Amino acid sequence: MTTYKSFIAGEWVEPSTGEYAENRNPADTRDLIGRFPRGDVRDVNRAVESAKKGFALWKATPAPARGDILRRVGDILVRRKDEVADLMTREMGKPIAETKGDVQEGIDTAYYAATEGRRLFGHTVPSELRNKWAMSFRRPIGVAGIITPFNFPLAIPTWKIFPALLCGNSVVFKPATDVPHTGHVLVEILLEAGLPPEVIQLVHGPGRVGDAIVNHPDVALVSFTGSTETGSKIGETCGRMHKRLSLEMGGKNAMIVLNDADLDLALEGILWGAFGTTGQRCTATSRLIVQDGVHDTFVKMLVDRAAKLTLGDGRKKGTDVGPLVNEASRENVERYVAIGKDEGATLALGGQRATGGNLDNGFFFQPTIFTNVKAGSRLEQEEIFGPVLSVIKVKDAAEAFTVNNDVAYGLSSSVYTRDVNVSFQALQVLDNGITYINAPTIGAEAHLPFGGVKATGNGHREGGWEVYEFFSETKVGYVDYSGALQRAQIDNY
Ligand code: UN1
Repeated sequence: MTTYKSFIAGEWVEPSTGEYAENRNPADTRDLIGRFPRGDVRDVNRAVESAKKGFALWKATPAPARGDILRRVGDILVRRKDEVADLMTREMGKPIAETKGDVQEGIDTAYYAATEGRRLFGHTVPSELRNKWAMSFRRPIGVAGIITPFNFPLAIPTWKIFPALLCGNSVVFKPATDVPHTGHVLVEILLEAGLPPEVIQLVHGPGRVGDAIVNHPDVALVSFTGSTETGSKIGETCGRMHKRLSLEMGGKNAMIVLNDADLDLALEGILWGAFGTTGQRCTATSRLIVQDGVHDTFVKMLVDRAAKLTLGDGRKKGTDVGPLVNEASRENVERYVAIGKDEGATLALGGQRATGGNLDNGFFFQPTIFTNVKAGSRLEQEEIFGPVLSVIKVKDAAEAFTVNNDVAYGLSSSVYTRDVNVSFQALQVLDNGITYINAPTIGAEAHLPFGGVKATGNGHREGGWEVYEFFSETKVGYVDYSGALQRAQIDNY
């Protein structure tokens, strides 16, 4: 069995605690992947000290040269795509097609970052005074703390780390405890591509490691994806310490199917949106809002097809749905099934642990559908992060939009309709960071801004061009070559 290390101050090192945690395959817990460090504040302190040195070096490296390294990272990921996807499925369970997509998202993010090194645009604007230039440009900020979840073990770290690096920051990275192997491989790849060692630090460990990163006075900015509860605590600390913070948190995303929808298309969409990644995406479709004219027909189509989904090891051909990531997650799903029943919703499919044969050794749960779910009930309002879909019946598009908006979260939404007017109304009125027309609530592309409104985020976006704003600071330069004192706002007016 392999014992892995953290990467601190340019070396692979054992944790200060001497403690390790086992990493097991959630589809078959007899399969032990390795032992990973359970670090603590001492490891973080050493990592930040080193990252400060890394920052001094890296911020002086021209942005196009920083981009060249990220291009090589993309090239290595292309070459190792199948192997990395396989090890990701082994440690977090989603089917290989999905982990390949996850790696591809990392590749897209690397190549986007590489080219951004030759942009990082500022503005040059006319000064109100003669013989004077006025311009803005972007500067790196410092040591970036990056704390990431298990569900996209590669893509989400790359969304944060690559732009952070491209902008000239150094990074202290803490991957989720369920996916340390992917984190390890990502850091190996960054080093292989030529990133100077002190620019990246990898500290494995439980929540206390994240805590230490967030609380460290020399960590200037933090980017976190995870639960709204943890995000709120991080927000309090960062607010008090005047740190820049980007949060991506919960979702309760809805697909709306209207009477004029192409039901076959919507069916493919809901199966993918609700049960892809076993419902463990921030963007997962956890509510299905259906107009009364097609409600009964569509629910029947859905239940028939969802009942035929094949559960199993994501590394086996033919598997549609993998396990949940761990036992705590499965217990949480069970808790919500009980809540749904108590609230009087109708259990139309699933609702139980999936067992029998090979499933007995993993954290499997049946794809679950509740109908007659009341808007406002807990089942309809709270994020579950599992394969549980709540169906709500509505009378028209206006009611569907109201139900969509009437939750605390606002990540993604989706509308199936053939009516162009309704489509554009939806884009305008749905309170989400992303709305899909005739596509499910998942499937964001790496070159567009990603994020949500309300309790999902704190106003920042990942992906695309906007994330580069987060990881850099605007500076303005005025150059007066007139040889005289020119007083802005006074001499010309
Ligand atoms: C997440 O849901 O945690 O849009 C990230 C998607 C993926 C990223 C999801 N590209 O579903």
